[in-house]
Amino acid sequence: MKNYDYKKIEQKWQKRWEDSGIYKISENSFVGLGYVRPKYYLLDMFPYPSGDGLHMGHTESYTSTDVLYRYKKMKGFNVLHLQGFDSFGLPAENYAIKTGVHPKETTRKNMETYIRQMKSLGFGYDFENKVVTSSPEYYHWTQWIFTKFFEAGLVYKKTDRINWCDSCKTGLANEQVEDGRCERCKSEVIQKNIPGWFFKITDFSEELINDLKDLDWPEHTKKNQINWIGKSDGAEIKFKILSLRLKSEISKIEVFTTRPDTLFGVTYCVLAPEHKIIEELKDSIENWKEVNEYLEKTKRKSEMERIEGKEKTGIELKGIKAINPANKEEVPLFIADYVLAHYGTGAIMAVPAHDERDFEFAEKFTLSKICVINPHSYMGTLPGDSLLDATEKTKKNLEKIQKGEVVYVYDGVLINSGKFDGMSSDEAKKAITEFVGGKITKKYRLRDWSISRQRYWGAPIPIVYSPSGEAYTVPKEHLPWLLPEDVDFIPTGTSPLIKSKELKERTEKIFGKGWTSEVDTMDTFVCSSWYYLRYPDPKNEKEFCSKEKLKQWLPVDLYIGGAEHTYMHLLYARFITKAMKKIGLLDFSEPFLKLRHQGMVLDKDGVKMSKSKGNVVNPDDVVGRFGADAVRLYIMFAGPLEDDVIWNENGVVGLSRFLEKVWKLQFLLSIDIKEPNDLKIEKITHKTIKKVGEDLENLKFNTAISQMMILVNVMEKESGLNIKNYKLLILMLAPLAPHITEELWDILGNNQSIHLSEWPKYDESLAKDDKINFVIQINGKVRDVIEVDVDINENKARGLAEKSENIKKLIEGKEIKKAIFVRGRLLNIII
Ligand code: ANZ
Repeated sequence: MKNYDYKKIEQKWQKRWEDSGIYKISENSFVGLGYVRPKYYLLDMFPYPSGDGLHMGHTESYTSTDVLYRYKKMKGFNVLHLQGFDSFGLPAENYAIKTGVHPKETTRKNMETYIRQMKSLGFGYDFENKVVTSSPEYYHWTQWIFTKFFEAGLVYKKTDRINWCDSCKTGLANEQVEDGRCERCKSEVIQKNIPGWFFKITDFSEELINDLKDLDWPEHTKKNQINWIGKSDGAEIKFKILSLRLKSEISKIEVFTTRPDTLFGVTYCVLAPEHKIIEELKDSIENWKEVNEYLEKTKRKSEMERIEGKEKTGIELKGIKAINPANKEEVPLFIADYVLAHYGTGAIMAVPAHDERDFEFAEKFTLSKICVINPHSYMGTLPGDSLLDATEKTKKNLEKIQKGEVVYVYDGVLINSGKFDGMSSDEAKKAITEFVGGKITKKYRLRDWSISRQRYWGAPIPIVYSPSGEAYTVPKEHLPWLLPEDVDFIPTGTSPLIKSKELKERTEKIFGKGWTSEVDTMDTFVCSSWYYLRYPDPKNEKEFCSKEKLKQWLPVDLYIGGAEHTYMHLLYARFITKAMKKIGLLDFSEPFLKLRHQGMVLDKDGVKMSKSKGNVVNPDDVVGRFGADAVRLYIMFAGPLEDDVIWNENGVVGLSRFLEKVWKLQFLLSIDIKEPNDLKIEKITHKTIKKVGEDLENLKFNTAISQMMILVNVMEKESGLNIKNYKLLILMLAPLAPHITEELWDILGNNQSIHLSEWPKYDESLAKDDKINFVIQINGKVRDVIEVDVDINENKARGLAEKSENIKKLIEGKEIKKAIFVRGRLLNIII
């Protein structure tokens, strides 16, 4: 074949790989190939099989892991790299509602498309061992894990206000609400009181924060998780409640504050509208009618509206007061919806001089403000001031703060605080808490994970209820607790499973008359939070994964996927791992040791690809027009993995040309194999092996490719290209462009697949840089650094030093007493 016919080559090898099963994982590959090879567990975020097929984001991240998979294998690692499908979920169900096609059918068809596309890109997955979350063989174990959590008290049922999407007709976890909207359909989320099951993720808040420090994850991802968990150090302080009519204490409230040092600045207290004590205080509240109206009004608001509401709202509880435990002063008590029931204690002490929300509220309700914190190392600026204004403003600002005209939210030195005056905020936090008998404590924003979904296409929650309503887990022998098929898909707000005759009969047949099955399904994030534990043992019918295989493969060495999963999937997976460890199912507590995110693929104008903009590039189309190898190379060459990639067809053409050059080099080979190689080719080949290896280790695919381009240019120009060096080039290119390299390898007379070859080794002396950075000192001080030949001698070094502008001006007219030359490093001129 004279010309590079990518179509023919790619089809030929994809078929041969399939027929010979070179990517099949065998028992052998799970336990080591007869001799001990280090393991490497490489994981992709598995796709949701949507009707749109594979998108370019998948193409990018799966190409990167396919390159690493091939590279690590060549390096002698025993690599586990499988693929699966996160195949439960709403879109398939919504499609079923529209068309009547069963989600099972849609999902099967979509998966077929994905697999065909992944094969067409040359990805070396063993699809016979794929993991499909909607298959009974898989959700058997999702349910089994649920039952284990139930036994250990890690899952519980409660009726609570939860996020509700009225368009999807289902409850949502906090993590699935974005800016007050459903992350799937973008409709506004409301609050609804319904019973549901919760995972006790909050038991692990502290660990989930602390263990991040040992992980090789992007810093911003760690930070996002920490912020999401939202730890606050503070104190709980009790305030007595006084009835003005009875002139006696009638109750107590407990507030949570991060600033007990501001206790002397409290001018009112606030209860969340849902606070239980309100019912108890009802008889002493003189304006109950208005209060009740306010309570009704807030019920209709979403949490987001409450936090971000433009104007603070609230109502004073007339006839009662709260007593500040520090100075025994009576302060008004309000109900206001900027205080949330689920955080802290659902009650706050308000310090308008030092808290912005309280300041705003106090302005609106004309409440007093008492400044109790004096800025200690006061810079003179307040947020919004420029530093230049500092001096003039210092005095004015200080006055404003002290008068309570502006809010000062930082630490400082206490004033107006009795015997605590002069203390720093830090000292006072502890001292004041102790003084009033409060308790130092921590709070987290993280809520327990609501996992009940009132939808069809999910793993049934494996719970049955006795005739008296008590919940029991479905026993092991009845798992998987199958998703019934005789259901109507029209969402009504109650779970579709409720109408299944088959489920009803099955439950009564097994458990007895009057027994009922839970009808909610699990959040699909439960299914995707443990799939990486199944990959090492995807067909095991007795366990979710054998102990032996867990021990051999886990944790995951490298996980690559989108940054949008920061707090749902990645947090849930960490929680599941920790919870499973706690109950003895695992012996490690972090699932993913190293994590990297791929950037987004943008269109040629730098705009995010989306269906609505009509700028989506379809992998089938570009693979058809340019070939899989060119597409793979382009997407890896377009920039560092973590940066966004601009999809530009001209760029793909460039990479096709590069592959053509590689192809044509075979015709330039010296006939005589023994002919000595050109030294220039020899050196750059070894340098390239070194660089490409290092770059692939560091996921710098783009610079690995550019180094190979340099090598190919030299090979093209210099005469005397030896077959040995050409083979080295082909080997290095194999992980990135698996088809063309396989063909060339075959042409060069090799019988075994290039993808079963070893990664080439380089000769350190040849790979060494020809140029080095050479230091020039004057009297021991570094004055210049110049690039010189590695083997530069003293005379040459002195000559170059004297020509350097930096040095020339320093030694001009001076006598050089001597020069000390250190080979390969420096020249020190003594004057
Ligand atoms: C008095 C105070 C004075 C406060 C001050 C802050 C500054 P983070 O940091 O987010 O944990 N708070 C407590 N519970 C609340 C609830 N359920 N809803 C709304 N706000 C609540 O915030 C803790 C602070 O938020 C607490 O400390 C409390 O106000 C308020 F100069 O108490 B602070």
